[in-house]
Amino acid sequence: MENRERIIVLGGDGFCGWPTSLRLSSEGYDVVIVDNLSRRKIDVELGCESLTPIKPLERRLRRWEELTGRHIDYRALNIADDYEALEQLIQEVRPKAIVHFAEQRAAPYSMKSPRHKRYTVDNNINGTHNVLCAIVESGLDVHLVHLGTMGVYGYGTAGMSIPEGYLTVKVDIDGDDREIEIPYPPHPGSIYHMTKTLDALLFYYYNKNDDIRITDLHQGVVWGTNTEETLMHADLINRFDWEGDYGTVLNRFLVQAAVGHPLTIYGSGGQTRAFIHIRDTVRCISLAIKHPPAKKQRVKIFNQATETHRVRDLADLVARLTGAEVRYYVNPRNEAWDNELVIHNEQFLDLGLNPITLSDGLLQEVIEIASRYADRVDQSKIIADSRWRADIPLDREGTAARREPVAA
Ligand code: USQ
Repeated sequence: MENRERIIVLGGDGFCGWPTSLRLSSEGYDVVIVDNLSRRKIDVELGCESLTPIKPLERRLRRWEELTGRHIDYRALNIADDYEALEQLIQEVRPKAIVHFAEQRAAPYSMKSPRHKRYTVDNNINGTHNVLCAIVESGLDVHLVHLGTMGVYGYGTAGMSIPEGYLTVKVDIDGDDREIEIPYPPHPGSIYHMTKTLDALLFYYYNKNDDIRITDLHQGVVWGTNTEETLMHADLINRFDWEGDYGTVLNRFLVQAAVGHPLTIYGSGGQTRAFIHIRDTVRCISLAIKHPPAKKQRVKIFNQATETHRVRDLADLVARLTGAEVRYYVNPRNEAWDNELVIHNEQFLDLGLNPITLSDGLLQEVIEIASRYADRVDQSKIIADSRWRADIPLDREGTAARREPVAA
C-alpha cells in the first residue's frame, strides 16, 4: 500500500539532496523540495560546472514525473532569510519529517575570504535556527533529520574509537567516581565544520526545551555520483564536483586520473578520513526517517560512514587502476600531518544497512563517467586558491616533499 506521508527536503537540488529526494519519492513519500539554487550560483561564481551535465530543476522534476508518475513539489525559498515563508510552508505541508541539507558544505570555500567565512556562518546557522524555530511555532510533531559531518569530532588521533555522538566520561562528584555521558567535545577544522558543531548546540537546546525529535547524521566524505534513481534517465543525472573548493578527495582523484592531471595529495597524505558511497547516503537517510527518536529522547546521532582510508592509500589505489602520476602539494589546510581514525557505526548496521565499500568495480564506474565528461573539466580550476591561513604558500605545481611539513 502507498505511503502518503509528506517529507520536506531542504536543499533538495544538491549533490546529496537530489538523489535523496528521488529515493524518498520512489518509496512513496510525497516530497517537497525547498532550494534557493545557491549551489548552482556558486558554480557561476567559481567559473566551473559540475562534471556531469545536470539539468535545470524543473526539467529534472518533469522527467521524474513522466517516468514514475510521481510528483515532487518545488518551492524556491531561502530558509536562512525568509523565515515567514518557511513557517507557512511547514504549516501547509504538515510533514512527517524535514531533511535538512540546506547548508554551504565545502570547507575550502568557507575559508576563501572574510566574505566566504561570513556567508557560511550566516547561511548555515540562520538556516538551521529558522527551521528549528518554525517547527516549534507550527506546533506539529516534525522529525528533523540533519546532514552533519564526521568532521565535528576533529582529526587529531583520539586514541579510541569515535562514539556515535556521546562520550562516557568519569567525573569525581564529592569524592565518588561517577560515569556520565556528554556530547563528544567539538573539534572543528574549518569554518564550515565549525557551523556544524554550532548546529549541534542548537539541536541540543531545542530538543531539551521543546521536545523536538532530531536525528543528526555525522556523515563522512561522500564518493560516487549515481544512485538507482538518477541512473533512470540522463535528465536525472546527479552533480559531480571536482574543482578545488567543492570536489571531495576520492572523486577528485578519479577525475584527475581521467584528465591526465597529477593526483593532488595535500601534505603527507597521511590524513585518514571516513567515507561513504552516495548510494549508502540515500539509504541511511531513508532508514533515519523510518526510525525517529522517541518523543523526549535526546538528539539521536549516527555516524554515517562505512569505512576509513588514508588519503595516500586512495591515491595509490587510483594510480594502480589508471596509471596516473601521484604528486604531493603544500597542504592549503591547517590539519594534522597524519592521523588514525577508528569509528563506531553500528547503529545503521543494526538497522540493516549493508554497506557499499570501495571496490575496483565501483571505482571503474566513476572513472568511466569522469572519462565521458572529461572535456567539461577546466584544469586551471583543479587547484583552488583557498588556504586556511594567509601564511600558507599556494602550491599549484605539487612541489612539496612527501615527508616534511612545508607550511610554517
Ligand atoms: N585532500 C587531498 N587532496 C585533495 C583534496 C583533499 O589530499 O585534492 C585531503 C584534505 O586535505 C583532507 C581530506 O583529503 O585531509 C578530505 O578532504 P575533502 O575535501 O574530501 O573533505 P572535507 O573538506 O573534509 O569535506 C567533505 C565535504 C563536507 C563533509 C566532509 C565529511 O565537503 O561537506 O562534511 O567531507 S568529513 O571529512 O568526514 O568531515
